Amino acid sequence: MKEPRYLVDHLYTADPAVHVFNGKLYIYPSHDVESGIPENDNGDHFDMRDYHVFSMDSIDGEVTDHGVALDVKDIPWAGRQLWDCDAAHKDGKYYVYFPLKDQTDIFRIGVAISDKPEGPFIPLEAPMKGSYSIDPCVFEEDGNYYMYFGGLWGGQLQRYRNNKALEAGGVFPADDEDALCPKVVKISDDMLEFAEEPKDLVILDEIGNPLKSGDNDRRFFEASWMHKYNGKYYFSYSTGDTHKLCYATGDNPYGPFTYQGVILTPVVGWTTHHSICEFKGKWYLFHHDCVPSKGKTWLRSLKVVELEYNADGSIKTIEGTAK
Ligand code: FUB
Repeated sequence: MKEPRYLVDHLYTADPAVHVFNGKLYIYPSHDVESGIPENDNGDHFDMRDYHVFSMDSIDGEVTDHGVALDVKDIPWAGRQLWDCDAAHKDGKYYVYFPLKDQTDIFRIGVAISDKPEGPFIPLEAPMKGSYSIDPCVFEEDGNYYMYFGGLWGGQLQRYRNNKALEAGGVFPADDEDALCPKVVKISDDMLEFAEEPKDLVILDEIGNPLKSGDNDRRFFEASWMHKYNGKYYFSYSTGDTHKLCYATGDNPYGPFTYQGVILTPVVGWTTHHSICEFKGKWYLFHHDCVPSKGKTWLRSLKVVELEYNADGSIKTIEGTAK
């Protein structure tokens, strides 16, 4: 499979988190809707209200939509906006981690549980204690589960320092100061809370200095993903306002990570988001663009394309649709 493939056309879906459970691919996307809310830098136009889970037996085969897996109306602490989620499996239970604004319009990360990968998922009464911002991604290794999260602008990461809300609200570092970092935190054994204080995941440049806030072409914006290839940890992310998917590599789940390059050049649409997954011996980049909606940035469509590595472990850059 060399050519990118759109996965479904009956729903607009985005932000795919993909895992292999029981030999099948399971996709946990955002479900985009036409909300009528005008587009703004806060992302109010991304007013999503539920999740559907998709599964596939083969990369070229049929995509099964398992229906609504979690609905905002069933989440006791819900305000608005179900953004990019992820899923994990432990001891026969499946967990979906999702960002959602609470009733004071602050993003928190919630957990919902099911006996099946496709759900339905039952949400807990309250968000994870100490959680904030958006785009949780869960990476498992040797029975330890790590969550990566954070997003700028509408994702509210700029409102926090050292895991505490700033009184002044959102503050960005100056262009020549260190960039705001994505966060990494170990999840508790019961999978329901943070097991420690979230830490900064630092991304270094080629001479070992943290990327600067004004380095918009390379600094982290949102859409964390972690995978491991040939013993190395690959942290990948979106640069937001420069619309690239980039990656950095490291020697352990906490980093530091060193910037390596671009995975996907810009696509049609403002956001770019992805996951990287190995299935039946090949690697794939799941992502989205807005070609089918003719550029409506809040109505996105899932795609998959094969991802290839060079012999030195670097990732071959894939051309996005915004040429
Ligand atoms: O889908 C809403 C937001 O757009 C996600 O949380 C971000 O990563 C961006 O894709």
